[in-house]
Amino acid sequence: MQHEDDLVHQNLMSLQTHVLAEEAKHPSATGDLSWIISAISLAGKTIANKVRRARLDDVLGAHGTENVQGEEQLKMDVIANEIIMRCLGDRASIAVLASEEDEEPRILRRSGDGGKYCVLFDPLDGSSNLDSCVGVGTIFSVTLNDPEEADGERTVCQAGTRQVAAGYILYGSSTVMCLTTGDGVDMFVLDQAIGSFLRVRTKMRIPEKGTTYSINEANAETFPEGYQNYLRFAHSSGYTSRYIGSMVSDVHRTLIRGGVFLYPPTAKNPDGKLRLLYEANPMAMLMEQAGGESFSGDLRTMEVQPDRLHQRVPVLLGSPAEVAKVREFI
Ligand code: P6P
Repeated sequence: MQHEDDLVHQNLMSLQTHVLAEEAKHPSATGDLSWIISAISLAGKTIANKVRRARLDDVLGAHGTENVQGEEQLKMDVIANEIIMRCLGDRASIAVLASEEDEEPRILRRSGDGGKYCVLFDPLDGSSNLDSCVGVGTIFSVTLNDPEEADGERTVCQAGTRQVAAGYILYGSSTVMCLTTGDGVDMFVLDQAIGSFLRVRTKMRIPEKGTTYSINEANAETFPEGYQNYLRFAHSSGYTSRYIGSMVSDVHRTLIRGGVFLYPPTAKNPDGKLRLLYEANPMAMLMEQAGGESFSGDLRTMEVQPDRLHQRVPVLLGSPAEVAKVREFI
């Protein structure tokens, strides 16, 4: 029988109470960031519901349009984008919203009108996997607005080190949010019965090592030679390959179990496929906050200086020992 006192000290913390407790640690905090995270939480719950009903509501499949990347937009990409815009759009502290699905950032208000933060996101990363019920996710990154910069794209083109918060919501076998506001990574699971994200892990640490590598080996012939040499090492060293083809799922598994996730340059995507500002940078912040590492080419991912909103970079992230092993080869 668990002692009565123990239960008292095992707080049942929701995302809301967690965010308010974190805010209380910073006397200068105004609550603006808390409001943004609350809006992201509402968007996540709403998207989770739509994802689970996608086939029932007949919203799988193509929307009939292309995004700025020339990629076919799926109905659920557009739906998720609209949900996030509706949840975040009226938050008074947001200056700029930038989405994978929109060519240009949306300037909501200037610094002088209270625009304090920029929120960048991939509304439904991996959505091409939805018809096969694979885990997909929303990735988000929050940076401070630059009051001196009038141009929307230049405002959001900030190095990842300037992020104030980052995270993802994984719509998988359960709906999981991993979030950092710069003081470690906390994990929440949506309890659908009460409609609340409940905190299940605090100050998460990625395992130092892990013999699981995650990469699309179909592209191996066009990887730079160093990556091919690493794969030969992994194949002959008893490593396990796990690749879902949905970044949020692959990164979440890497965070929980350790190992390494890679999307190298390929013939089709010589700069890599994943986008710096709303995929690589938020994942890099989470990894580093959990004791992991993230590189894009020779640079620490978060030190890459962006020059375009939809800029792509190679990605190598995960357990420090495994990232170091890959870097030995490349
Ligand atoms: P490939 C999904 O389309 C995505 O953007 C990421 O979620 C995922 O990591 C990557 O692309 C998969 O790309 O070329 O292996 O199918």
